[in-house]
Amino acid sequence: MNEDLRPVCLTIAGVDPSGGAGVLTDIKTFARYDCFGTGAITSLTFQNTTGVFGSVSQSAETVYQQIKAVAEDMEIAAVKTGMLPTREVIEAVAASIAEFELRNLVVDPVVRSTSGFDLIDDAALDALVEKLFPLAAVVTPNLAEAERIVGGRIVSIDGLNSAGAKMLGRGANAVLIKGGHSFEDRPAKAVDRLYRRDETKKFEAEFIAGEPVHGTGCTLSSAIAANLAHGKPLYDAIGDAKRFVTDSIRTAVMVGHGNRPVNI
Ligand code: PXL
Repeated sequence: MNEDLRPVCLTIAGVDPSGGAGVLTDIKTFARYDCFGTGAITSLTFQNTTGVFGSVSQSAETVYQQIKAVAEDMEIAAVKTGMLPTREVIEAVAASIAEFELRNLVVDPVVRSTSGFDLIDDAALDALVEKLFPLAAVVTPNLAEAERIVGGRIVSIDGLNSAGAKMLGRGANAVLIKGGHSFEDRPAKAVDRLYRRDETKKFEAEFIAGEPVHGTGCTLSSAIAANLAHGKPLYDAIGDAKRFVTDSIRTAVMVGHGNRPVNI
């Protein structure tokens, strides 16, 4: 028997067969954090580093059966959700999280690929906010996702603050809005802001200029989940995960003919 039992992390997300985002990236990140990775697949996408060509969603039942199989067998220390393509899948995920009492949930509200492919429809986005946000330890929208969730452009720090407040108002416990840059220090810093009911915190890292790197959101949310699985408090879990993502952007390698994926 292995004395060094590794915490089990579960990703509930889509598959990018080229390994740049989604379940494959999540599992690699869990491994880098000494967690045992498990995955329930919500959608198969057809994509590579040059773009997304299509996708086929799983049903609510097949997603539920995957989560149930893992949850009935293992003690799951943390969960992250990524691409949840339909309202039915989101409802099944929310119901499973309640039924199996899954904790340390990180919800990455994936809406659209970097290349512009819609990964979720509008009805599903509303369900995601209503059903899953209240169950999450933290939700991690980027600027574009935050705009889609609150409905309107965000062009200032005030706009960011009010988007954070709106998402807290809709039941989120903590909201990390990933800015990519801050409005005032562009392009010197990559700034993310954490909103909780009683505080706002800023996380800053070096802004790495260049073509967009694929898989950063998946990596960040998986790294936060892995840190929570190891018992880190949320603030430290995010700070460490951001450093991990910055390193994996800095060392991103050209493995195809399009966007470079994060190097993990
Ligand atoms: O980066 C968002 C994302 C998440 N999950 C899957 C994806 C993408 C973007 O392409 O394909 C499966």
